[in-house]
Amino acid sequence: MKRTDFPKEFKFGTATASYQIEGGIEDRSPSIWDEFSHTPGKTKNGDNGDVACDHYHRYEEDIEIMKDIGVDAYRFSISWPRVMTDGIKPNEKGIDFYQKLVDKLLENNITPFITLYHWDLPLYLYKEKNGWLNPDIANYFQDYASLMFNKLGDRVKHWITLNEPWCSAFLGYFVGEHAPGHKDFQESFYVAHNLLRSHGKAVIAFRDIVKDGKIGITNVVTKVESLSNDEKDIQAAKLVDQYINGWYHDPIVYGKYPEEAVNSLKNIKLDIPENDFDIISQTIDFFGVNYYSRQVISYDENHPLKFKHAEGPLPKTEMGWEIYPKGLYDKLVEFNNKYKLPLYITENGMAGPDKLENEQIHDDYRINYIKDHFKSTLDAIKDGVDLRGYFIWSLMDNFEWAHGYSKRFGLVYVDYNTQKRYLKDSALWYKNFLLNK
Ligand code: GBH
Repeated sequence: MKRTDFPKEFKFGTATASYQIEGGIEDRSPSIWDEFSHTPGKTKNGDNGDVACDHYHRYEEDIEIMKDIGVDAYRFSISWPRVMTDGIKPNEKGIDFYQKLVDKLLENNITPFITLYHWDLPLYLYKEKNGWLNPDIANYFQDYASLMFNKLGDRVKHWITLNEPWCSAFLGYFVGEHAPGHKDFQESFYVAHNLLRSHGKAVIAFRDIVKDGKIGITNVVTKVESLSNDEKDIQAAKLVDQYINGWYHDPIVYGKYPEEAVNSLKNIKLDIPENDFDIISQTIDFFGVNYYSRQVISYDENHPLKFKHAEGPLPKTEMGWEIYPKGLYDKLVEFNNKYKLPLYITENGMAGPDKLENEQIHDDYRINYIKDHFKSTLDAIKDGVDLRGYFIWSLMDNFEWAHGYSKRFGLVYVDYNTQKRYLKDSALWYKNFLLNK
């Protein structure tokens, strides 16, 4: 498999997110992740993003590294509390950071893809305005999005409104493993809905401000399979697929939540004004797909959503996630048929048992993982899927949310004591691949 097997315009890149890499907290307002990670017991070893990869001060070096690897594109996210004090008032210093970042990327021929929200909600909006539970959040988000479109839209032509709203809603408000750590089933549905409304309002502003750009949304796309051929397991898996995948795609394309999932949620209030779906279902230009793994599901009477995860038999990454490239192929083909929109893989990658030895990291497992997922992608393209690009998660090791720094996803190894970066074998492999060697 060679780079030249992919379409000519296909973009190969890497991805990161603001809270996971930036540090530089002296120059911004706090976010819900600052508060959450500083609360004892919430993250592994009490790790937080105060310094992270110190990318805020080292972005030039990091762009040099990308240049060396030879990527076409870079997907990063903007920290809302950096560009707006308390998420409300524009902060020139913060905006200036992203101006410089974008200019430096363009100087190096790397196409920027911006994600507006990768989970770092300004703490003020959470504390004083009830965060994603308040329907007004969509207006705050629209103001923030408009500011960024105005400031960067002349140079940045690819925009992603939200990263994985399922995680914000389900992990943040029901499971409680992500900020703000609520455990309220009903709330998670309000949050999901307000996230989708916020997405829609940002798209409306975008069409007004950036006439020649593309905008989409990125979701975590999980392949869901049934543990057995038992009718109950099959039905449970089908519903889980709708809760994770359909819930965040159908309303955007079809203007409604998946019907069976809605019917199964008898105890949940979904009193939704009809015109909300007009906001949510704005025409978008692509779906971003973050693909990592699959879930194997069986029926469980006791869970509020009537399902349970089964342990799958496949080899797993350090996260405990099964390695399943075929799931990527399946989802791409399914999405192409179902939603008929161009697709980007906006994240794919793995955490590995990386060891720094003699300034090297021999991560063959990651090279194999990436190759196998490239292969699935190529198969999907051959079968007619309109795929435009592929971003490896992640450029460098970083703050892996509740897992802190204990999990390494990077192509580049970060020594957190010295902030020195080392190219892993996977980065060198990617470099050769991009040179078509
Ligand atoms: C992404 O989320 C995030 O966007 C990124 O910030 C993060 O660093 C990266 O992934 C790595 O974690 O239940 O066995 O199917 C990933 C969201 C949700 C994907 C849980 C995997 C569990 C696998 N993940 N899902 S499984």
